[in-house]
Amino acid sequence: MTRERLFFAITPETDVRAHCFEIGAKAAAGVGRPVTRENIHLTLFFLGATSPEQRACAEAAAAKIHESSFELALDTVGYFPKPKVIWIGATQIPSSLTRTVDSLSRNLIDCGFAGETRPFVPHITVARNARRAPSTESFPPIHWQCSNFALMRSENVGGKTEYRVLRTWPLTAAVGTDET
Ligand code: 2AM
Repeated sequence: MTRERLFFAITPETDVRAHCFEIGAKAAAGVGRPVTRENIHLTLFFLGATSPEQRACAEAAAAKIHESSFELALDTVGYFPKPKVIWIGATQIPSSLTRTVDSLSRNLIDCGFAGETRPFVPHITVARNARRAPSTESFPPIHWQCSNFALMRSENVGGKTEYRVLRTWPLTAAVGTDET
């Protein structure tokens, strides 16, 4: 059976993408391999190898998300020593982002996907194969308005990993929901 390597993510628009790349390239200088501009994204949930039936369930799970859009202020650089990645993230996590990931995870677990056991640390990987943590730790915030999320596919193109957006859903609170 054909399986696709899928994940849900938020992808930034061009200027945020360029800014993340610039910070990543600086942080990775002499330490690791920067992620290309095109591949910059924030993963919400990693599905892994997915059958067509599982993909249909994942898409239905995504359609049930009714959370508001939010602004993420990217302002910090981090390092995961095990996968050897340098990432940028936010010191303040908007509650709408946490709720989006929680709801999406619940719905996807109902589809049979394995949930993440580690606490969710929102991050944008900006460099891989990093031998050590970068020296930069903080920078003036990059303001990123997140108003939709996407189902993405990881593809191997000529030996290189590329990510393709398959479908997007808006981050909009449900019509008629009384939030008071
Ligand atoms: P990373 O950026 O921290 O490496 C596509 O591969 C996306 O899915 C990447 O953002 C990657 O996270 C994430 N990813 C890959 N394998 C994963 C796994 N086994 N568990 C959780 N996330 C994973």
